[in-house]
Formats: sequence, C-alpha cells, structure tokens
Amino acid sequence: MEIKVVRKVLDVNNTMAQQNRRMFAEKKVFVLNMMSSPGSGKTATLEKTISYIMPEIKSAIIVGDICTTNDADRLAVTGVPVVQINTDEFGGDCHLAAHVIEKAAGNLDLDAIDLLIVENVGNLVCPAEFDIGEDARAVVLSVTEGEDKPVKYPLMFRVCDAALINKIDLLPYLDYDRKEVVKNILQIHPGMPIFEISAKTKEGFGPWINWLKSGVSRKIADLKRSNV
Ligand SMILES: Nc1nc2c(ncn2[C@@H]2O[C@H](COP(=O)(O)OP(=O)(O)OP(=O)(O)O)[C@@H](O)[C@H]2O)c(=O)[nH]1
Ligand SMILES: [Mg+2]
Repeated sequence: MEIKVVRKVLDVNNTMAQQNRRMFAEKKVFVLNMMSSPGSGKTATLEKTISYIMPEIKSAIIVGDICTTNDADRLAVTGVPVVQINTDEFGGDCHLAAHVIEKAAGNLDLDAIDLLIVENVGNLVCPAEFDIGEDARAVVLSVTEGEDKPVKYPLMFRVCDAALINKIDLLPYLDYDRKEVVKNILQIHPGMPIFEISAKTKEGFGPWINWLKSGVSRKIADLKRSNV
C-alpha cells in the first residue's frame, strides 16, 4: 500500500517535471540542480561560480531550505535574482519537487536568463529521487564527509552528471584519500566528470566553470538546431 502511494507521488512529480522541462526549453534556459548533504558547500560554491560566469551568462537561483533565508541573503549579494523556498511552509519536505520549482520559477523573468541554478535542500538521499525538470545535476561532496559516501548513498551519484569534491583547502589537516573517493564515485557512475575544488580559495574552479558553460551553450545550440 505504502509503496503504491510513493510510486504515485513520484509519477505525479515526473509528469510535472516534464512540463517544467518543456517550459525551460521554450524559454531557452539551462537548469542545473545542485545537491549535497547539509554544509558541503553548495551555497559557497554558487557564490564563487556566479562571480565567474556573470555577466557573460545571465543567471538566476532558486534555493531550497527547510527554514531561514540565510542562503538567499548570501546569494543575493552576487546580484543575480534569487528565490528562496522554505519547505516548512508545506510540511518541511527534505527535497524540492517539480511543482515547487514551477511556482518558484513564476517569480523569475525566464526570458532574461540563460541559466537557472537550483540549490536543493541539504540532503544526500531524497532530492535524488525527484526530477524537477532540470537539464543537469551536480552533487557536491566535501572532503570532511568521508571517502565512502558515494558507495553508501549511490543513487545521488548515479543520477548526477558531475561531482564536485569541495573544501580541498582542508586536505593538509585531514587523513583523506583522494584516490579512494574518486574510485568510489567512478564505481557508482563510470566516466562521471569530477571536479576537485575549494569554494574558499577558488582552487580548481576553471574546469568546473568550463563544464557548466558548455552545458549552457550546448542546450542553446541544440534548441536552435531543432527549431530550424
Ligand atoms: N574551508 C572551507 N570551508 C568551506 C568551503 N566551502 C564551504 N565552506 C564552509 O562550509 C560551511 C557550509 O557551507 P555552505 O555553503 O553553507 O554549505 P551548503 O551546502 O550550502 O549548506 P546547506 O545549504 O545548509 O545544505 C560554511 O561555513 C562555509 O564557509 C571550502 O571550500 N573550504
Ligand atoms: Mg546552502
């Protein structure tokens, strides 16, 4: 019984996600869903990412948290439009669902942007199960979380298109095996692009920014081609 209900919730979400996908394609907006456990550095990574891509790529951010506008306040400093979702207003969900994204996107001028980044609720499990109509998914894993997380929480690493290993500035203070975490990620998702970064020092940002920019330009080129 319970399994049936869960499946129905996911089916409804998938239908809504496809509607979002069509809307984002019409508006020629590339959507990135950024996920991680709480505190891995999603907001810190986005603060720096925006500083690299603006003004070349016009962006906006939807950020999900259970409570507070802390992340929206931090991200608004970058100058991009930010919409904060607090899930405690509708039951404290531990993830963002497609219908929530549709509502939040209604507060943004999609004609004015090329890139919409969604910072999902901090959680390494549930957000992986909910398609929101995005074009790409990235997972952030910080070096203080342990090398085994990709194999303990495999769905997140399976559904994501890129992994960012964050806080590498802390490596001198940790017993952390970089090769082991890369091996674990690739065991779950062979060929997955992996970017080792520090959102504090900006080390390693070049390849990550290139990956993101090429995703945006590839979508726009594909849409142009299919409209001809
Ligand atoms: N040393 C170091 N600290 C970092 C780095 N990135 C983030 N932090 C710190 O880690 C803490 C959490 O970072 P956030 O950006 O808030 O993490 P988050 O994933 O957005 O957290 P939630 O939205 O609550 O899930 C903050 O104190 C950041 O300053 C980094 O690369 N190096
Ligand atoms: Mg955050």
